[in-house]
Amino acid sequence: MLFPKPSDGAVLRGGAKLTMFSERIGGLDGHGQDHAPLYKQLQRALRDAIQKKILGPDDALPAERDMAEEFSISRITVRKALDGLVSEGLLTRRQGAGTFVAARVEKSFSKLTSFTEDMISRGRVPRSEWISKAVGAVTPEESLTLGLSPGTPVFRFARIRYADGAPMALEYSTVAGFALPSAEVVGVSLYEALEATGHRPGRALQRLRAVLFTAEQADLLGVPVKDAGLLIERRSFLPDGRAVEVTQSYYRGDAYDFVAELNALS
Ligand code: 16G
Repeated sequence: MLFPKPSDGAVLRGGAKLTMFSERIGGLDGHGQDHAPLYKQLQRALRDAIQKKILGPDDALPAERDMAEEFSISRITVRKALDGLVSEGLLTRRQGAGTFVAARVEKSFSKLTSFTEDMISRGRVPRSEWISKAVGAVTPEESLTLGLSPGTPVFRFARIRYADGAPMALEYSTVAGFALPSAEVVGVSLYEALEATGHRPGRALQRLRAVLFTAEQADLLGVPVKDAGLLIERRSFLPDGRAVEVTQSYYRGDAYDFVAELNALS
């Protein structure tokens, strides 16, 4: 027989396979957010499942219509939930194959998140190895980028960033002196330290370009010399407009995809 009987398919789709997915990720209630819109409840359930590694890289999600049926919500709601997680980089769509948990780190270009948050939301454990942590006076170039007067103190941080023990990126940050009491307050997360002093950035400008890793960078990241990488420079600002951070992040080209959602001019 070329095609299975429709009833067989229905039993399989509506029965064992679907019950398993909702059992794996849990229902929409029970997440303590009963008043949140349904698409947000579904997003939260999926996010939690990814964070807790219940869903792993490359795991396929059921078809949208099956999820709608299983969670008793409309297909439009499912689509809206998945669209949001695709643009955040947690899920990825493959033409004709469906929606999957992203395997490479898909990083959203439109969210001002930290490395630590990016990794935790993907169920990875972030860690940093310090190359250096220092206080100094702003250089002429930094004074232009950060809008600080010559001689103003700044903090400089150089780190290798790891996820689950694998090196992912090299980061060189310069932070305006007013934003932190000392260099020592920065532990795993710079943004956590900035948040604690009320100086977490609220807006940022970024630019990205392709690079080939130098021998030193390749050594620190454990990749071959001249391997391809992405350099992203982020300049971030406080809600009052003051620049607080400029960071050069050298990401491993084989570990990251950058995603951005674009809307047509209307
Ligand atoms: C990200 C930022 C970087 C920021 C860091 C803070 C990009 C391209 N760069 O890596 O500018 O300094 O996060 O992370 O996203 P942390 O709070 O974990 O130290």
